[in-house]
Amino acid sequence: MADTQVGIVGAGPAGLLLSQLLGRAGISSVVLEVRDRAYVEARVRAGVLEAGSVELLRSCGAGERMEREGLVHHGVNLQFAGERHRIDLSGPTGGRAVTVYGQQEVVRDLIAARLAEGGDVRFECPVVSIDEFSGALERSGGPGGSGPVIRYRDADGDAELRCDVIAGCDGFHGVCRSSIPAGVLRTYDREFPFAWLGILASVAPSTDELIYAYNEGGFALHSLRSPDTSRLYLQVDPAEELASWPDDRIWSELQIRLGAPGWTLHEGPITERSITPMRSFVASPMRHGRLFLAGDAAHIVPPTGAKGLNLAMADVGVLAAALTRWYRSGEPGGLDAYSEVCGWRVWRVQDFSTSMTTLLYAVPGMDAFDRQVQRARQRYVATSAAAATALAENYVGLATC
Ligand code: FAS
Ligand code: PHB
Repeated sequence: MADTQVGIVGAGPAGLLLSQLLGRAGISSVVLEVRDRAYVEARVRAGVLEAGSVELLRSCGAGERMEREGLVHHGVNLQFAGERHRIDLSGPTGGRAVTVYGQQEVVRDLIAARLAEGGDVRFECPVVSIDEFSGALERSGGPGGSGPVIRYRDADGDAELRCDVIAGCDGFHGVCRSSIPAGVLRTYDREFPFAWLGILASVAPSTDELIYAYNEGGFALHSLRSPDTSRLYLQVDPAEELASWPDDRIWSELQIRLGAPGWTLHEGPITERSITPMRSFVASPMRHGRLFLAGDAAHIVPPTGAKGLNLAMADVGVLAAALTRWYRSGEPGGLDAYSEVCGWRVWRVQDFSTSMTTLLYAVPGMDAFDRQVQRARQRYVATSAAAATALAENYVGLATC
């Protein structure tokens, strides 16, 4: 007999949301997470939720604090040569908007919801291997517990969890994707010649809406987290170390790149900082037998389009619905179509994220022709309603792809 119906590796947003959606559908799961709870809840990453992600959190009872504290935004600003252009997100998209709410808050809310509803989330339980997942779908009670097995370590030593299916929600560096036999996956990988230096600062945001700024010296983004916390990013060389970026250098560079006539960037104490390399990655298919990959375990996008977290949540929405259909009716069609259904959104988001990145970054070594093309694209998106509409509908998230 299986120990649980769905074994979930990773308590990031993907794994936790999947467990919560399944729990609400009466499907049992166990989440195994290598880190402790405090670490997972403190990990600062993304900050913009698409309309679809907001709906998913609401639908599974984990959206109450987000509704109270999240900041709903109906526009974003693009800035070229010190000129700011507001892109209306809601007008062209039938009123859809984005909500600014930190990923660590989403994780905190999902953990609280899981534990309040009797969910089984096991921290400090590193998964060391997964096995017997290549077979055909079979529900609990398979002969002699023939289902997949997750081998992990807990406080008492080696342990294992038998389940019907495994959800690999263990991020880019997890064990699930790498456990798929050689030759099965097709991978697509692109490393960009720059990275993101991100900071949290205890200072009121100097803008009500995000500012994405192109500057010859490099890209900068002014985002926010709350009325007294700003989130800002700088394009840096991938080889850069945080030690070379003291507070005054960070602020001085942000002042240059975000500067605009009549506008002041307010500075304050930097409370968190990190450098993230920038890459695009896709592994396909996102399913192998009874293993389903979701989120960063299957794909990575450059964060310029604010999509990584939202794409992970979109995968999980599809997977949770497909598993629910299978458990309730025995009908595996949703699971069989999982990889293809998610794949369309993955590549749409790769296109949008790459497009935003090539629009806004001072790409090292860009030749004069490409720079002129980039300037023409910047002018087009700043002056064409059609171009702004296309950006808006991608930014708030496409309902279907
Ligand atoms: P996650 O990586 O969040 O979660 C995977 C979980 O699995 C982790 O908790 C990990 O500890 C656990 N795990 C891994 N191996 C395990 C094992 N063997 N056993 C048990 N547990 C294991 N996206 C944006 O949209 N905007 C941003 O600004 C942005 N900034 C980012 C900054 C950084 C430094 C990083 C790494 C990513 C950033 N992203 C951003 C993308 C990010 O938000 C991801 O898209 C999002 O975390 C994806 O969620 P998950 O798929 O759940 O993966
Ligand atoms: C953030 O607030 O962390 C953020 C906002 C927009 C992005 C990426 C990150 O494109």
